[in-house]
Amino acid sequence: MEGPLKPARPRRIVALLCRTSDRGPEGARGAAELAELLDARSIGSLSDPHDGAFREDLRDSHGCLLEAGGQIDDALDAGEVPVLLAGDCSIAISTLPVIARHRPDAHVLWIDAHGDFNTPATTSSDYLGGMSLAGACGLWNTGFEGAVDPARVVMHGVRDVQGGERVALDTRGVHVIGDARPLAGHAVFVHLDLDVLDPQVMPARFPAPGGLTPTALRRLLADVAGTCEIVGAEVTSHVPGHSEMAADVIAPLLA
Ligand SMILES: [Mn+2]
Repeated sequence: MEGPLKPARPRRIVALLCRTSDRGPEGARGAAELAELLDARSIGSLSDPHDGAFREDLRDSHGCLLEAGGQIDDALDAGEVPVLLAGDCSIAISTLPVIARHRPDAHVLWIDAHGDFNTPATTSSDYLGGMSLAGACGLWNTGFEGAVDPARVVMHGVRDVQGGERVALDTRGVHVIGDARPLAGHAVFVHLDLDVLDPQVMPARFPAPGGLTPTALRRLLADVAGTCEIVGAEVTSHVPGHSEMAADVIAPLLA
């Protein structure tokens, strides 16, 4: 395995500001703010958030989703480790299939309050972001090529899951981990929705009480970074005004 003894590959941190299925302005603004603190580039432009139906958002954000996957693709081609900051989890629709193509050996560590494992058949909110992981795993047709094997997905911190979503997670073999040990020695792509933190420390558009503390999340990421090969990461739902804390939490991914 590639391990911590090898020199770290350079990180390519990019904030993507365009809208996918953002229902509020805070996510994209939060990505821009975090990028500024990290001295990283922002690309794309802010647009008005709104409550879109998933089919409309999927159609209207096609260019933004292409850009998200393209950023991952370019960084991997250049031998760098992509770290994509974005407002909304819908980017996973295009980013995870790119990871699966470049690194079929990689596991996806899904750190999020939500499973995002709904399909058009099970969604009650018609929210694209809540269907993003299921789409990336090929459970429904997003129009993007390729898919992640759900059995290579491991979840941490997920605590808000609907009935039909729960059934799909169980039958498709998605694993849940309490700490980093099961991933040791593996290649890992990290999806981090900061709403995994408790809403008292990181406000959330879809708050789920009982979340992680920043200390616990940072420890998990440090354990993953210390025992796994990080092939890339995406960080969503950073709310403006919490950059110092967020940057400290994700520091292990950037080292
Ligand atoms: Mn979430």
